[in-house]
Amino acid sequence: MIDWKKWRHVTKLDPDKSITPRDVAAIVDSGTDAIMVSGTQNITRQNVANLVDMLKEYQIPKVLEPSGTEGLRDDLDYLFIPSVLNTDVAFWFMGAHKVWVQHFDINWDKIIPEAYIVLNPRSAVAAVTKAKTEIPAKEAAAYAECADRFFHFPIVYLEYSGTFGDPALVKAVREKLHGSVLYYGGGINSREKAEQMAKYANTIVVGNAVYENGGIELLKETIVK
Ligand code: 1GP
Repeated sequence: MIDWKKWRHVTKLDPDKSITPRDVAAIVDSGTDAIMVSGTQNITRQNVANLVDMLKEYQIPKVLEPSGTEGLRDDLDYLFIPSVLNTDVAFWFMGAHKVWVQHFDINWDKIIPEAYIVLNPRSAVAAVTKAKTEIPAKEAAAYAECADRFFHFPIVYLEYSGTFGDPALVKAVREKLHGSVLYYGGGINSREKAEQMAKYANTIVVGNAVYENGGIELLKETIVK
């Protein structure tokens, strides 16, 4: 199996956003360690299939991160399955997962659970999951410590999707983790921002920047090793 724990940089591609084969080739060659197929809105079996087909010819590690059962498939290297911690809507912590287990044949060797802490109030994921985003660093760190020590999640994911987060909060979470790998995603579109978060996170995730003007050059700027 591919050692995903060694990844320092992951590029997130959204099936609901269009991308050219040329840009896909440039992303594969950018130095990123893996490509994650993931989106919150308008995810269909067809748009996931289209994106996966564009990636098929490349050896780079590929991850599917489903936001529901739409487009769910297990022919990529891994499935990173999010559970949202900072919401009172249990469906996003366990409910959707029970439905998935009840109705799908699962290859558990490919499954990596992610403990999501959603921190951008204006993000689609915050709206969908009703996440309590306005929490101080101490509280985020407590959620992370529970995920690590109590639930033994292999990944704790600080999700600031669409905006650049608070390095002090990421540091506070880092200091509480023991076994979990720390992922940071949100608003990284420069070398400086990438280095700031890579100081505390094991892995940084870059998404939106890819779709901005000059996105591929921006992405290359964010590659930290
Ligand atoms: C989103 O964490 C990822 O799920 C990356 O965030 O799109 O803001 O780069 P951005």
